[in-house]
Amino acid sequence: NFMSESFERQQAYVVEKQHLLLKETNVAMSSMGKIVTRYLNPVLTKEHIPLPWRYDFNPLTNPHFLERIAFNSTMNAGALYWKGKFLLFVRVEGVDRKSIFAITESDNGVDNFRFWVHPLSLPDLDPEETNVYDLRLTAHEDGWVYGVFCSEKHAPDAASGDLSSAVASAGIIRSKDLIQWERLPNLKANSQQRNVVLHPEFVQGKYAFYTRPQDDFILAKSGGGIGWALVDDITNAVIRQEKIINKRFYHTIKELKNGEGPAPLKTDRGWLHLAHGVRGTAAGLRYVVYIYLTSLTDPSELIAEPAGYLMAPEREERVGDVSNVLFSNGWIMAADGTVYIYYASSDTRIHVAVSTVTKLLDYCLNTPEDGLRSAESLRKVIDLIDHNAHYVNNDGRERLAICQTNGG
Ligand code: M1P
Repeated sequence: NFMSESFERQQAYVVEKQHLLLKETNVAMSSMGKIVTRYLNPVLTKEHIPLPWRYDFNPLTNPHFLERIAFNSTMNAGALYWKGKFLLFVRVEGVDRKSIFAITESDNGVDNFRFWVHPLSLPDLDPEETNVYDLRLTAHEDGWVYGVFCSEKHAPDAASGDLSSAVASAGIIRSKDLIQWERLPNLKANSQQRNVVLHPEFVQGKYAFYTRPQDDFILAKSGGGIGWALVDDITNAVIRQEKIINKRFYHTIKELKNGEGPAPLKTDRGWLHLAHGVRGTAAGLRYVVYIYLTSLTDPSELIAEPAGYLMAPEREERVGDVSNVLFSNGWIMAADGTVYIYYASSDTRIHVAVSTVTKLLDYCLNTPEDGLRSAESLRKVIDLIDHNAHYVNNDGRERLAICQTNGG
């Protein structure tokens, strides 16, 4: 009969198409002279979301095999290396604009990410909480794995008819097996908070949070940058004092706002941080990611910060649901020092790029910092040209080699 034939053909097509997608292998692009090496294919898109999450497989109730629950994007994933697997806790956004968290795993960190059967069962504490997103994972020295995410609700003081003013705060969950999650009360703060991240170690015997105070839902305004706060009790986390440890500056990549990415990596030179910076352009906001390093003895003390961005959207990354955005809240440092950076492009799909901790530290410690003025940028370029004049000609070829070719 027509109905079941249609169902069977559609189902076979959709299943086969996803099967082919899921077994695709990824390839690294050229790493020559690069600080980070991108991989060619996104690691997760909405097309990777399991079909049983989307389709009703009963021909009687879905005779045309149509999608019953559709998704808009996979993005902004927290990352964790767990029992030999690379895990991504993905923000999966539905076409209804609400996000949930999906857990996916891969053996090699660059392809074949498979979704766990169910999304993360986030305990529902507050009927006013409308949306949750951008989970940061921290394997804390207290033995728990924490997830800190943005918990958003409609602003209680919004004027009648104002359906877009919102309030952002930090939700906190923890688990020992990544299956059962305990939800703790949201972080209490005097300002709105997004991009909150838990530091992996106790500092002065306390839990330490990277924060991002903001005056309203969108703009940081008087919130001067990435903050730092020590908290006595994680089961009732209250910010009593907050200091800004990574400031925003006029005419930089983070002029408008910035925010901590994933939890920092501990290296022998300091805590290595990945963060995003936002500036305004005539075409809207532009999100890029940058690196900075803080002290091992005091993780709130800035040691080094190269000028500008480490990664900005390129080619097809530039276009998507919210174009010109490159955002990361997940990275993994493997035992051999390889660093896997998971980033979303334009709030639409997730990619991976790799580097090494050695390269990232070299970049961080030896790239000039932002002088905040064109005159300083000019000075840095001239300094480098003068330094190189001892070694190479203007085309970058060695002086010695050229002398030999010229017979002298
Ligand atoms: O749309 C870009 C990003 O905007 C927000 O980040 P921030 O608070 O730093 O501006 C978040 O909603 C993030 O999820 C999103 O990717």
